[in-house]
Amino acid sequence: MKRLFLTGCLVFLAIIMAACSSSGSDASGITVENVRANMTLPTETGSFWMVITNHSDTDDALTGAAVNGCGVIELHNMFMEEGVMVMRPVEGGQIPIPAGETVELKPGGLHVMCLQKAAPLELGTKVNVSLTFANAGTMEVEATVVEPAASTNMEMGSENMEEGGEMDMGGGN
Ligand SMILES: [Cu+2]
Repeated sequence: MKRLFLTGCLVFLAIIMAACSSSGSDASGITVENVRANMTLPTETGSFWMVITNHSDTDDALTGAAVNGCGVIELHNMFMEEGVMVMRPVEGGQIPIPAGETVELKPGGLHVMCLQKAAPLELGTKVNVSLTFANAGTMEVEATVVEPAASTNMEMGSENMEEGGEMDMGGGN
């Protein structure tokens, strides 16, 4: 009995947590979880990370996003090129979210890039992010401002990389 009760509690808790966490979900079968904003640095850029799952049997793609305080938003990926990490807009300007799969936007990899950032945000701040999917349409999610990862504290392109010269990839991946 006790075990059953515990299991019941856990299931209940999981439901509550799912409902309260900063995840978005709708009838389209797309869920977006763990939305984090890398927006604390006093630079003109920032980025957003999240976990996107396509529960449907139709391929989808993240095609864009909008955030107040970001003049321009691009979808980027990071690559190792001649020994340096560079980031570039994703091919076709969209991040595929294949049917039944989970795609993780994370430090050192895919990310939603905020350009022309109006101002740095404080840790813990909540940020509304409007995501656009090819099939699922628009989805509003809430990001929490987190500590930046070293690997995302970089300027665009390899020219700047070399000048900066202080890439510390150890702190993030
Ligand atoms: Cu980027």
